[in-house]
Amino acid sequence: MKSIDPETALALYRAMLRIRRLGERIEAEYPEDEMKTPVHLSTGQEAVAAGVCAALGPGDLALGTHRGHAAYLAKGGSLPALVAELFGRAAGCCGGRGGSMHLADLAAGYAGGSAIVGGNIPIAAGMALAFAMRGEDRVAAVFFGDGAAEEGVFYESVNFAVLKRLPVLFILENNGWSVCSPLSSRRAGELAFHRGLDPALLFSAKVDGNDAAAVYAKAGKAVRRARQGLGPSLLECLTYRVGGHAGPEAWDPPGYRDLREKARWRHRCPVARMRRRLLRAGLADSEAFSRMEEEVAAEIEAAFALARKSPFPGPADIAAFLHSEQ
Ligand SMILES: Cc1ncc(C[n+]2csc(CCOP(=O)(O)OP(=O)(O)O)c2C)c(N)n1
Repeated sequence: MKSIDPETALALYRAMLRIRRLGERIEAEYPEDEMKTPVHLSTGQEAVAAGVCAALGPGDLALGTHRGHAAYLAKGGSLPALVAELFGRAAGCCGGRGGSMHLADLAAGYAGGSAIVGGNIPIAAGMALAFAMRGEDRVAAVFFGDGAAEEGVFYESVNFAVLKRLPVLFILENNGWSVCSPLSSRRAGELAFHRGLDPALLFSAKVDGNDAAAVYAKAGKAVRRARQGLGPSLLECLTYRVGGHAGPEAWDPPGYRDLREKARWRHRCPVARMRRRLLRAGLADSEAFSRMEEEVAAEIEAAFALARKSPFPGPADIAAFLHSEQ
């Protein structure tokens, strides 16, 4: 493990493990129908959120998507508050009013997810504009899928960010699918931005999105550029959604993708890959991995118990957070 310090490597592994194990628990419990929210899990894609968020500082802001548990957790969002949010409880990170697609934890620098595909891309550019105008040393990072990259707002936002040299990271989480449509049926070749602009204006790169260390390295370069006033970056992280589009994997409609494709990507599991690297580098042994598993399991168990005990939001504050002209 040459390119990355041991502490960061272990932190990346732990971040991915928490995302993976929480996703598995949600999948197992979801059919009980106590979580009254759609859920979009990130099984197989954990390295993207873990690698990018490890490169961000506490004052930086991240914005996620409908598939946002991973980015929320990796940026430091509270795990118990996430679980309570799925259960619609007052202890949820948005008071039980947002659900899985609208997680937010401003104290941790996670500015929110969005159910509108592509919706957070221009908002991140706007946040970066605010940072620049106020002279703040802060960076905005926005995650979005390959489907979102087909929205016109993506091109407008990158263009604007380049023009104004904004401190923003565009993180394209290319998992190959938009619901049941493969990328090959939607995109005409390479992303134009990879070749169309002077590299001094836009740092644009493709990265193995199943390699947390590689994502971390590229995101680190992008963050450094942004802090130096050199403007935005676009990282296309090549990964794969191993699970279903929404809900438990077993609920995914059969037949829209080749099971061999799925099996190939399962072999490239980012969590197992990092585990092998840590073992090879002598940075952790099976005892250390077992301890980590136990800690993560205990954290998740406690979060589910707490969520179930927490009250639902009451009628007294039903009108809170509503905009009114009166
Ligand atoms: C503006 C908009 N169009 C369509 C949808 C319906 N929709 C929800 S998720 C999704 C797929 C998005 O694919 P992608 O951006 O690649 O993200 P992924 O689900 O693969 O993570 C679509 C089309 C939506 N929520 N918002």
